[in-house]
Amino acid sequence: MAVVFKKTEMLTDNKFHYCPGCSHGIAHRLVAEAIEELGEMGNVIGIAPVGCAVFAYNYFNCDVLQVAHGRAPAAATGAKRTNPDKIVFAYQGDGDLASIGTAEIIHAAARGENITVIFINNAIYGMTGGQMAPTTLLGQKSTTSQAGRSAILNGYPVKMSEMLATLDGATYIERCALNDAPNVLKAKKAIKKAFQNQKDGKGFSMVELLSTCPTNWGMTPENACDFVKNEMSKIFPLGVFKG
Ligand SMILES: Cc1ncc(C[n+]2csc(CCOP(=O)(O)OP(=O)(O)O)c2C)c(N)n1
Ligand code: SF4
Repeated sequence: MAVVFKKTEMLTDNKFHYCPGCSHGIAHRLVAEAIEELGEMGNVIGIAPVGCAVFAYNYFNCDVLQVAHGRAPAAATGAKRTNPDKIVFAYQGDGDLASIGTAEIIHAAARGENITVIFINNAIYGMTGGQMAPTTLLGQKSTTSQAGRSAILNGYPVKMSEMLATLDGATYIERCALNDAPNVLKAKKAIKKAFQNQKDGKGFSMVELLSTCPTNWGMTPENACDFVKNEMSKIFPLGVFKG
């Protein structure tokens, strides 16, 4: 029988530990497919975050550094500068990138490091049980904002793509969403471009992916996809912010 589709060999055969309806699995597949399609298998170093994707090293079929929470852009900087011929990517959640690692991501972008960053924005701290993240929406309930996030008490959601796009060192910043098939296809294109930029030596690229966390949002996977479309993408509009 003719094979019409097969899993990319950039992913191992390990089963994802992610919850049903979680976007991390889709994001992993897109990153892996992009690397394979660009002919870079065997030439990649990944940086795994702290958060639900902490076991990314079990899934990507390449060398993966597991680094402290928030430090992925700093580790990616070191990996790329010492291995300029390798393709280096950092994979980070919003707690990781927009909270504890705010300084690292800003300065890596400002320096124009020739790396690719995949930013999973699921508006919550997933792994640790659903605490408020910098990206939690106003009114959104979390274990640390049980009446809903309040601007007065908790401040406003942080828009990392918009912020990083103001930096001269950033080459390409795009926000996509993983809530439906057309958006997944657009995300794949963006991820591929972010890796191609690195191959071409163009500097810092980041793709933000609006993602689901049905478990901590207390939603079905279907409702979580609707939440991305109807609520998250109003506050975090999709599009290219730079490049
Ligand atoms: C220095 C440090 N502070 C806090 C933690 C606890 N911690 C582990 S994962 C996490 C949040 C992860 O959220 P996010 O980065 O959004 O990823 P997600 O799990 O949602 O994919 C926190 C606070 C830690 N591991 N290290
Ligand atoms: S807790 Fe949320 S982010 Fe973590 S695996 Fe489950 S759905 Fe995904």
